[in-house]
Amino acid sequence: MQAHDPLLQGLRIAAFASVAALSFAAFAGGDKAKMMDSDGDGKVSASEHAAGAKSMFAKLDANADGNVTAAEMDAGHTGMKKEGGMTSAQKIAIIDGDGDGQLSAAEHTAGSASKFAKMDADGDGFATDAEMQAGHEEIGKQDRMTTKDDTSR
Ligand SMILES: [Ca+2]
Ligand SMILES: [Ca+2]
Ligand SMILES: [Ca+2]
Repeated sequence: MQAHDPLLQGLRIAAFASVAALSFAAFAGGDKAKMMDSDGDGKVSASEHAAGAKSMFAKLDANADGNVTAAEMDAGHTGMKKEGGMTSAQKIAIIDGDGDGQLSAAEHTAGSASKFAKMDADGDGFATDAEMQAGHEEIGKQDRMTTKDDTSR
């Protein structure tokens, strides 16, 4: 009899929807790792990560002038704007070595390499799905702290 209670059914559907949303988020994280894992061994090597970063940079640099601006990053990252809860300008500021508000390919490469080193928790030169997800969460936290320090200047 309870199974036909419309309220209960509504609750069940809501519970199912939130579980589905959670597993979708986890899937999206794993998907990113899979995208970079070009030899398909289930983990991302430093060079696979660098190659992924390079193609990401090329994709973001819409006018192909060798620099990625905040506006270009906004346009290219629409699907993952919420990553780390930061704006594109804030993300750029973290790895913008010369502080011109744009990312050169070299700045992006250096930033990605240090991101990879942070993600590779056990230091074996490979980032697993789990390390990448944990790393992105951790980096998001650190970035927020860095950003906070920056704005107080
Ligand atoms: Ca691999
Ligand atoms: Ca550009
Ligand atoms: Ca720069």
